[in-house]
Amino acid sequence: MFITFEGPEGAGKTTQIGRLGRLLDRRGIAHVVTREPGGTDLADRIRALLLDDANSGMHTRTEVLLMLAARSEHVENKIRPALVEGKVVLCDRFTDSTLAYQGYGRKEDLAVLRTMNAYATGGLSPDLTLVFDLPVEVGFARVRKGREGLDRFEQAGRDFHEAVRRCFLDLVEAEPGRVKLIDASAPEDEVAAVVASVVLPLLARKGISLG
Ligand code: Z5A
Repeated sequence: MFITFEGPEGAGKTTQIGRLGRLLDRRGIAHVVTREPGGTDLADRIRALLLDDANSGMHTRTEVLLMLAARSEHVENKIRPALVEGKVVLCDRFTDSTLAYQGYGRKEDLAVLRTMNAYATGGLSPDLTLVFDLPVEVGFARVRKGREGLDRFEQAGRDFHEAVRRCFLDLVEAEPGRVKLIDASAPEDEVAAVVASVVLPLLARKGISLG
């Protein structure tokens, strides 16, 4: 089972992936928690290049190629081996973020990005994607609270982040079987309960014992 967590900035993906990971631990379900860009030593080094605000002049095609280079590394050296071992893989962002940020946000061609995603992943796609949705300004406020400095993506303007959110909502509509909408503006415990109510029955249907 390969489950991805997606959504705009500050939606609580990292918080919820941690909570689901701990729930799977308590139930004795073998799993790996990982994230993009990153997830391996090499992919983490590419991540540092991508987020560094010193690279503000990076061309969008360079950004796409780096993102996808990190992804192919991550898929082949971490995600696929874990899936082969029968582990559940929980991944914070994946291919849909490329459509949202580089496609809807940076206006790169969506068909090209889909082809490149397929190339970078060797055709691997998630069994389930949870889209954590909330108004852009609420996400901004959460992320900026008690923090100084913004990374390259956080510095993009309001219109960019509205377009990113729109992409995720369009994906929920276009692929209802794979992509499920979660109201991320609810309190953390409520969101965690919804996540568990979506994920656990699916694991059971796939024959994974829930302990
Ligand atoms: N990117 C891309 O452009 N193309 C791609 O293909 C991929 C990625 C894969 C990675 O940044 C950037 O890469 C990302 C897209 C781009 N850029 N942006 N923007 P990252 O990994 O550093 O950041 P992120 O993935 O965007 O995560 P985030 O925005 O920092 O936040 P989050 O993981 O969704 O939320 P969180 O860290 O769990 O929570 C944020 C705060 O809210 C924190 O203080 C929590 O305690 C609080 N929180 C969480 N849940 C709640 C609830 N329910 N209520 C109130 N407060 C809450």
